[in-house]
Amino acid sequence: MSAGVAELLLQRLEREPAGPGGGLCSLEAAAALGVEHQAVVGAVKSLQALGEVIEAQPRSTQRWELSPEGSEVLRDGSPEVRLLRSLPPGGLPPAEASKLPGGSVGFSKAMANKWLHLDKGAPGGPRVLPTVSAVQDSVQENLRRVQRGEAEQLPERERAELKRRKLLLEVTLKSYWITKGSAFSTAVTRQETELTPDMIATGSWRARPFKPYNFSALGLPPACGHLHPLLKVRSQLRQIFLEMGFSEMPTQNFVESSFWNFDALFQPQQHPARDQHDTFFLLDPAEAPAPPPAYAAKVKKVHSQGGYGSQGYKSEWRMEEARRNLLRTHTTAASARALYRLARQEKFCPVKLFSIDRVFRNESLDATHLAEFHQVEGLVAERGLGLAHLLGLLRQFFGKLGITRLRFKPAYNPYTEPSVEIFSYHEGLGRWVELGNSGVFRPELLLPMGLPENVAVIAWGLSLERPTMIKYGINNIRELVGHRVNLQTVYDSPLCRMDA
Ligand code: FB9
Repeated sequence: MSAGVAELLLQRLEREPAGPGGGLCSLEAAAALGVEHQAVVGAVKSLQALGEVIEAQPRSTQRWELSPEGSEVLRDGSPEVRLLRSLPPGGLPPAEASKLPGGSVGFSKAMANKWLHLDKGAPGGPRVLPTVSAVQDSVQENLRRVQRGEAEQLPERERAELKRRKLLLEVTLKSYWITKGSAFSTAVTRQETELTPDMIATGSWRARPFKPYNFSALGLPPACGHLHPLLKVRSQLRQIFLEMGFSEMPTQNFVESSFWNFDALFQPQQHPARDQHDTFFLLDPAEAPAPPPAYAAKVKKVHSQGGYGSQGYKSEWRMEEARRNLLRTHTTAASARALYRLARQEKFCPVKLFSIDRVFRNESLDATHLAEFHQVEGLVAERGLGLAHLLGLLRQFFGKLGITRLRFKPAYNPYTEPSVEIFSYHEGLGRWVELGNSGVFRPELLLPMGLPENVAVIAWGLSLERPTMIKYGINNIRELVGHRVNLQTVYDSPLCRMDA
């Protein structure tokens, strides 16, 4: 316990009349005792632990303080006065005048105060000349009064002007109003907080009062790492996929070939999404290794001539275009690679796969979109699957996110047919929210890989950022990712409960 301060506090309190009127403000007591306010707060906490020795009511005290800029003006004078006093009687060209002590702020204020005027017809060009010879530095004088504790006596208009110029700060101080308790006494015995070997050896502990254990005291927060909210949500979604029997696909290549990102997914080489304004193409290395030749030949054929019951796009298909390196625009590229590996197996075996990783799109940025995001994707490959299985799977997946009120809307994707957009009514936001997209992969995608004809693949995708922003109440994605993120917000972010 800050024993000295506690005893001094009790002695000052003893001189105060009993009852609510008689008491001490902890801020004034700290000033009177010549100690830091925190020392008085520590003594208050120690005395409160002894029982009803004192009463301490928390309260807020507003106080005016000079800002660092205000202290500078108090020391050196206001910028406008410093500039006027530095301006030679013959004046200066405007560009030079605004570089005098006091700078552009001083120049603007001095002009506004009509302490200067601009002589546009001066020989040799416009010159700034003093209009007055001497002025009172009222700003500096007002700051002197604040320093003397007379802020409240300043006219409101003067105080507002100092605040507007960020020379004066209104500070809220937490303090205590301290009064005598029902068991008030100045003879307070210091309580021991540690049982030492010497006390035990000599038996002196028997005569000493000990501070009771405070079992409700919070332990010190351990210095540890912190998971970013995105990674908290990723962990929750990964858990949901795993408990649904899904296995995670490898997705560690951000750089992908156009072949796997577009052609293998039956996305035509003339599709606008393959344009520079949507996709980040690499300059070096610009070209990816050649895809498996036999498979590439089938892809080329199904694009240019059709096949498997499809008429194809009847457009030219060039390997050069397919071998352009890019930053993958979706993790469906990883799904294509996984399905190709599945098709290469001796015997078809049904699978449930998922991925959660970064994708890149050359899109216009706004409060909710950056040029990259994390895509979440799931797929099931099994004989005889169809739209009904997909819708049931979506209900199960989003149900585990606590989302039960779903609506499905027909949509279009080059690689799925049918395709379905997923919506949910969000009670908190009071509106329908788009949850993602889904569909049944087309035969033009599956059959060139060599998958058996009756094998179907249903798949769906969403982002990681959108649910995270909604869950954590973040409106601007730059508060979630990027150089402007407040790390304290990350440290303080609560555990993620997707179904809560
Ligand atoms: O995540 C999205 N919305 C969402 C998801 C969950 C959620 O949970 C809240 C806690 C309650 C809330 C919202 N969206 C998908 C929808 C929109 O945000 C959309 O504006 C942005 N979309 C991204 C792509 O935008 C260019 C989100 C991203 C997205 C969209 C589609 C897919 C993947 C990501 C897909 C797919 C797909 C389709 C068929 C087969 C395989 C994959």
